[in-house]
Amino acid sequence: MKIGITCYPTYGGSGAVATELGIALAARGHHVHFITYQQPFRLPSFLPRVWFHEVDVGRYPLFEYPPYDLALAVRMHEVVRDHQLDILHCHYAIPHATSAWIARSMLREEGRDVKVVTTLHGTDITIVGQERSFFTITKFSIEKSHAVTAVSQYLREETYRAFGCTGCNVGVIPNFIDPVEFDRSRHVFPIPADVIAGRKVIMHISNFRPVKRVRDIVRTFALITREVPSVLVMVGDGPERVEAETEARELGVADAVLFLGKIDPIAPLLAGADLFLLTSDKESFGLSALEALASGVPVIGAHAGGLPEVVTDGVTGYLRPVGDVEGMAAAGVQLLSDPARWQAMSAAGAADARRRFSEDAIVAQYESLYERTLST
Ligand code: GMT
Repeated sequence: MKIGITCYPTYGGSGAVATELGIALAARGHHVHFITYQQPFRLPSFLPRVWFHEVDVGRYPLFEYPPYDLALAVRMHEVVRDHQLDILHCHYAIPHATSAWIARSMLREEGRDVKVVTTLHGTDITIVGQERSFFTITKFSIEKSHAVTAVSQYLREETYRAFGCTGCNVGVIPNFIDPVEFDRSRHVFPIPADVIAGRKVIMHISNFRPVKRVRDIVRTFALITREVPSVLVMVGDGPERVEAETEARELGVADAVLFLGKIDPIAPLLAGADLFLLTSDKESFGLSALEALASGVPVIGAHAGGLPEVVTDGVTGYLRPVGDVEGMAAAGVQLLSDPARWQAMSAAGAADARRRFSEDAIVAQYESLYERTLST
């Protein structure tokens, strides 16, 4: 098949999933065309059967807000036409599914057809899509897609609840990991031993948006390190980074917190972690938590959204109510103080991630969805 993929190319879960999916599809012989405004962060410079088409947003002094969605629609139209694409797969509804609908309408005027598949990732439904300015166009774009998937059961139910969708048929295809890439034994932890100085390594990876509650990460860490000396490794960057730095200073733990910025690949980092924290108040899935589990890192997090579909409380990690930093810290101290228990949980996480979320099985679900969509 010839598949166009549009995603946000920046550091974040939806872009990571979209890119890994495209790479896996190309490895299976499909032609994959990424259409977005910059090379996706997980896409290496060259891969067979993979193309990248940059969307150029024309700037003009009249435009206070350059119309990216229109420029994207034009590029989608061109790429479908010039490369005879069968499918446009949009990751994150806004504005991608809307641009795809415009491109498809233009193509139909020319007697061509392309099928639109939209994958909902999280805040496109739970936050952004709920805003008054975006609500109706989000609902419309979902309903006009030929097929719609959500990355968790939670997100599927949220989509029906929030949009009262009668015209949409949302299936669930969860996120996935490459079991080889996230094999802990394959990597060398890049942080020097003298920096860690025999302490436990606690890690968080995200785009530091408010929804991640990164101050809770620092607070939880500050309580854990009192009992079990630890280092907090913060990977990623975003609007709440300064808040997290300030919190670390105020709690007197700044010297033990490393902010590494937007590092990728993350598998070598996860290979040296003892605990992964994810304290978000909304999380449709929690891809970074899955990547941690696959690397044998137990996850402690908030019982929010779709995270319980990824982390099995008491088996592969511990989930506590949103904001319960004391509860999360207590679980962390208990786990880090009990090597046998840590070992069992680490092994259970690595096995469960491979059993339920292995790349081959999940990519096959997307392939069969494309085939079904093309046959309608
Ligand atoms: O950061 C992104 O790329 C998108 C982001 C979001 O805010 O929607 O992440 C979502 O998509 C990921 C991949 O499917 C999920 O693992 C995250 O749980 C989800 N984030 C939220 O729901 C907050």
